Amino acid sequence: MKYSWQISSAIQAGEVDRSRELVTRSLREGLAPGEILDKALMPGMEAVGEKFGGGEMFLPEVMLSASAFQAGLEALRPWLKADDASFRGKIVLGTVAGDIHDLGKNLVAAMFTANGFEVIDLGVNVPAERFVAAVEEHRPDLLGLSALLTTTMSRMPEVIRLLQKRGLHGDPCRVIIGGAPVNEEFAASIGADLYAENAIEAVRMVRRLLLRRKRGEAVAKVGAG
Ligand code: B12
Repeated sequence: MKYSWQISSAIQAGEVDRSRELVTRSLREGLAPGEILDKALMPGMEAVGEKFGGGEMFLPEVMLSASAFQAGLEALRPWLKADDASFRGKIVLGTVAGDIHDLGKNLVAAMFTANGFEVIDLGVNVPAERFVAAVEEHRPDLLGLSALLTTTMSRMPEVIRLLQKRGLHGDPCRVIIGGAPVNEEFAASIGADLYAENAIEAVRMVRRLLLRRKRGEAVAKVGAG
């Protein structure tokens, strides 16, 4: 893809303006937003992850790269179009306590917004109590939890337990989790309803769940009549 290498290297070099400009230019030239995300922004951040893991990059540089990724994502955001804008749902989303990674969560938020969902983003380092208070206040269809550290993934069951204690887990509020250290098995073990590997998969799974729920309600009504 044209510009993929340039965008990816702008991210790795932490060049915020360049990342934004290149994404904007790619869009103007007609490149598909999904392709820019998959072939330029994500590989850029993956390379940063590898360099960070291998000791070739350090925290301050990774922070700049994160800003460059976020700038590219912001440029992309208005172009992420809904497949079916008539579809509605509400999701409360946040990164768990002790964790300040938010690029993945922001991407998930952008994808849900683009697909007609109302997104209430609680930000990062969110304590269990705040997640539950937000569910109480907003009554969403979904609660989304993100964790990027093996040390913070254990905060997820804490949120689910508190949700259950308050009688808020189950229909309508289901829990979806994501983030590099978690997987389907972990999700099942803590009583989460869904696990998605990435933002696109998350939207797909949630839409499927809500459609099933909608159909179930319709069937129940027909049966009752
Ligand atoms: C960027 C980054 C940072 C940035 C974060 C900036 C920001 N604004 O987010 C900064 C520099 C601040 C940072 C700090 C730290 N980091 Co860091 N960081 C990363 C890095 C390089 C990239 C993560 C990222 O943003 N990826 C891009 C996004 C788009 O992908 P993603 O987050 O995986 O999200 C996707 C999916 O996971 C999923 N998803 C994510 N959330 C959700 C939520 C839901 C509901 C769903 C459905 C899906 C979903 O969808 C997303 C997109 O499709 C990773 C390396 C890596 N390979 O992951 C390390 C990494 C996560 N960090 C690590 C560490 C150790 C730290 C620090 C502890 C370092 C330190 N010594 O201080 C601190 C912790 C700070 C804290 N308390 O949180 C380790 C974690 C090791 C572990 N297993 O626990 C990693 C793996 C690096 C490494 N190899 O050692 N980090």
